[in-house]
Amino acid sequence: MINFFKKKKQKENKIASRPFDEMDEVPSHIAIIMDGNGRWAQKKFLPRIAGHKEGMNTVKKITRRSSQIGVNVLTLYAFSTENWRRPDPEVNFLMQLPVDFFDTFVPELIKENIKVQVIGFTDQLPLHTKKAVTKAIEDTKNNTGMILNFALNYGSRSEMLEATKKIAKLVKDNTLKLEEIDEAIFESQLMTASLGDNQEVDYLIRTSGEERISNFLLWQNAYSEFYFTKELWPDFNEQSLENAIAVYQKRHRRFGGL
Ligand code: V07
Repeated sequence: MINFFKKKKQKENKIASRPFDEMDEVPSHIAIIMDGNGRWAQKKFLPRIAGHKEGMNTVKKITRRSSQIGVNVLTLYAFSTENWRRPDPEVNFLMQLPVDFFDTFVPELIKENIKVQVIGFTDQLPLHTKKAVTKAIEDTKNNTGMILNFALNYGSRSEMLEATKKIAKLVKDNTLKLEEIDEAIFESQLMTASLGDNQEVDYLIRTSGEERISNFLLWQNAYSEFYFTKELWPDFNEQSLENAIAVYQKRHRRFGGL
């Protein structure tokens, strides 16, 4: 059974009425590697893209549930910088998904007070994709509840190299002293800087049985808990999420408040 208590400050979203135990905390920032869409489709003798399509329905379910539970940030790895190597028709289909997502889900996000953000090298996306992403961000920018953060054309090593270059430039221009570089300065130059207090990941979930982090939020996952499940992403559902959070709470349970 999952407890809906938040240690960090609670956003305005309603929390489902559940037994309240102040010893249990909901992870503030959950990050998910949504793996197994292609395999799900192949198992059903469907084209891989059918798996991605079903995967988007899972995104909707898990977004709703996370927001109800009181998660502050949900980061979803939608497309990595390595995914361009896939066959063209598959890449083209994936690049259409933010458009479909916008058309079918953004009205609900507005109603639920959920704010869309994106991390990644979005300049390199096709124009129609970029437009859909920009519009999703724009249309939800005043929302104050959960942040739904998509990693789109994201890679963590590149993110850190870019941050390093920006800091080097600040030093070169005499805006920053070498001795002043610390973790906070470095974090301020990462793509996740806009997540503020919730920049660090508390809980990393990966579906489909692979037990790797695959260049995803390497700095931000320094102290996170990991959860790996064999379930394929299209099969992952609200109950799967609650089970995962219950495992987190068990690991974090503090006896006697110590
Ligand atoms: C994608 C669906 C989920 C399973 C994993 C890969 C396929 C949602 C988005 C999205 C991204 C940005 C945005 C709005 C929606 C998305 C891609 C793939 C490339 F602003 N799902 N999803 N983008 N999949």
